[in-house]
Amino acid sequence: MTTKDRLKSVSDAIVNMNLEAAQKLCQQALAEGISPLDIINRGLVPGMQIVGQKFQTEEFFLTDLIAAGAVMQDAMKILQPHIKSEDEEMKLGTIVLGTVEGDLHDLGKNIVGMLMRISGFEVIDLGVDVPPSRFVEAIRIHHPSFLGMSALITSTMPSMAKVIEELEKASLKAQLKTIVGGAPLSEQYAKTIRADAFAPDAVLGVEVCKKWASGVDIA
Ligand code: B1M
Repeated sequence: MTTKDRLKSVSDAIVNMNLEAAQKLCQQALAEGISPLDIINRGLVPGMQIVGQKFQTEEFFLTDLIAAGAVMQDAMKILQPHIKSEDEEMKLGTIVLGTVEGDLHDLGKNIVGMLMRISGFEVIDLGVDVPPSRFVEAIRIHHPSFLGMSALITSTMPSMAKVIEELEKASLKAQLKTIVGGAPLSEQYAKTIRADAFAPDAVLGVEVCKKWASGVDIA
């Protein structure tokens, strides 16, 4: 089987909400030498995008979104131990991370957190549905170098802007770099709300923070 076909079968297992197949196919893909990050980016995530499209066209219901999300989460458990950890002694700084107020989607945010951790960042994960005041409070307490926010629903995106406004009001914005991500976001939106960066996927998000940690200003 080609890599493309194997990754398509992983994506199909997500769309079919078949946990047994998803886990088995992830194991097979790993055994065939496909990297865990490729399996995520080119297998699991495209599968979830198809699930989203089917929900939009009313072929799938909310229960299907929940089931597919659970399958993805459990498939990740097969991949996680195979993602190479950087030197544990390396400390690249602290990132406060969360999904913004009103938004319960956390699969993408959790991938970002996992990759940040294994790359040498300390991650303070505030979870989902995080109001601006809690982001600000966490920044006052932990003094992170980075703030990461995730949003998956268009109506929750303005909450990111609110967090940044609150940080500016409290004179905390200049002390850290802000990065935003999530399917409906864009580089343009990040600029509009004065976030320092947008990342279309978790791997690129980690790369941006690594550059910042090494003193490179990518803005
Ligand atoms: Co919902 N949902 N959902 N959902 N859901 C979407 C987002 C939607 C696009 C589906 C659709 O209609 N096509 C739609 C939003 C439409 C819109 O805003 N215009 C939608 C809706 C409408 C809803 C509800 C309102 C449905 C309802 O109740 N009627 C409801 C809202 C609940 C709420 O949040 N208040 C809802 C609920 C749910 C579930 C709870 C059932 C479930 C989430 C389970 C969970 O997260 N634990 C769910 C799911 C699974 C989806 C879809 C199908 C998949 C999302 C996902 O996990 N993708 C989604 C469709 C879609 O996205 N196309 C959809 C996989 C994940 C790995 O990708 O999160 O994009 P993603 O993360 C990527 C990148 O974006 C990036 O890295 C990740 C990996 O590389 N990234 C970052 C993300 N955050 C980052 C942060 C960074 C950097 C990169 O730096 C900090």
